[in-house]
Amino acid sequence: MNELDTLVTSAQALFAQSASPADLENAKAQFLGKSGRITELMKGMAALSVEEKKSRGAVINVAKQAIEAALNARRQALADAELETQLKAEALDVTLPGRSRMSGGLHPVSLTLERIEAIFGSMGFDVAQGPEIETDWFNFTALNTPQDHPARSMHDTFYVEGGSTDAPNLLRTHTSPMQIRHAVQHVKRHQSLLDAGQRMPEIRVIAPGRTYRVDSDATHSPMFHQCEGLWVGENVSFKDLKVVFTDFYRTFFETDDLVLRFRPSFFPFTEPSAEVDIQFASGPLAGRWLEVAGSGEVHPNVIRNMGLDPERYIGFAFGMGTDRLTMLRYGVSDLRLFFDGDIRFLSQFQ
Ligand code: 2NL
Repeated sequence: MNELDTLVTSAQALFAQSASPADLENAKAQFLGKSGRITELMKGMAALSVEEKKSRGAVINVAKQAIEAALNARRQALADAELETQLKAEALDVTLPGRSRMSGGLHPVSLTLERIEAIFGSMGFDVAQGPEIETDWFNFTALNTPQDHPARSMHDTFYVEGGSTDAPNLLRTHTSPMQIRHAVQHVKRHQSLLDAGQRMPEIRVIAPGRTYRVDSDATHSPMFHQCEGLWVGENVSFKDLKVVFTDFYRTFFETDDLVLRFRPSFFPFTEPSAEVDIQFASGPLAGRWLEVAGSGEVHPNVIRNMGLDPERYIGFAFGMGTDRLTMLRYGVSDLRLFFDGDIRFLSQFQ
C-alpha cells in the first residue's frame, strides 16, 4: 500500500470513529484543513517540475476526492442517524382516536324544571326561589299543619341548628314556604290598595326546587325536587285549577291524548283537596292512571297567614314531584340514577 492509500484508509477509519458531527468536523481538519495532511502534501509539490507536478497532483487529488467522499458519506450517515433518533422520540400514532372535549349540560331534572317554568310562565306565573333551610313557621305553621302532625316528627323531617327549642329550623319538606314568602311580600307591596278597598293584582306563582325528607329507597331520595304552584285572587276556583293542569300536562308531554282525574284527598293546607292522576291514551303507559300531583283550594287559615281576608280571597295550590315527572318523560325506571352522578347516564340528556 502506498503512502496515499494509507492516508485514505486512516481518514476513513477516523471518520467512522466520529460519533457526532462535531467529532467528524475535527477529524476532517486533520486531512483537509489549513494544515491538514492533504494540504501539506499539496504544499510539498512546490519544488517539483511541471511534469512531476502533473502526475503527483493527479494522485493527491484522487486521494483527496476519496477522503471527501468518505467525509460526505459519514456526514450523511450521522445526519440520518440523528433524524432517525428524533423521529423515534417524536413518534405519533396517527391511528389513535382524537381527544374530545366533554361539554357540560343541564341535569335532566333541571331540564324538567326549566320546562315547567316556561309553561307556567306562559300562563302568567312568576317563579319564586328561596332558602332550603326554613323556619318552623314557614314550613309548617303558616301552612296550617298542626303541632302533632306526623310530618313534623324527626322520622320525616331533617331538623338543623337554629330556631327555638320548640320550633327548630329544618330543611324544607316542600317548596310551599317559598310561596308563603312570595304571597306575604306581594300582599305587603299592595297593602295600600287593600286598605283602600281596591282590587289587588292576583298572586300567581310557582316555586320549583330542592326539598328534603327522611326517606330513602328505590323510589324515594332524601333530597328530591318539587314544583309547587299558587294562584290566589277573588274568584279562583277548582275549575281554573283543572284548566291550568290539563293545559300544563298536555303541553309538558306534548300530547292532547291525555286526560286528568281528581281524587278526593286531604292536606292540612287545602280544603277541599284532591290528588291528580293523568292517563295517556297511547304510548307505553296507555290506560294506566299515574299520580302526578296533590292540589286543592287554599285553606282559609293559610289565606289569613298570607295577610289576606279569606272571605274575599280564594285560590288553588298544588304540589308536584318533578323527579317522577322527569322519569315519566324520559322513561327512566330508577329514581336513584338521577342522583348517582354517573356521566354515562347524564350525558344521554344532552
Ligand atoms: C303533594 C301535595 C300539595 C299544596 C301542595 C300549597 C301551598 C300553599 C298553600 C296551600 Cl302556599 N297549598 N301546596 C297544596 C296541595 C297539595 O302537594 O302531594 N305534593 C307532591
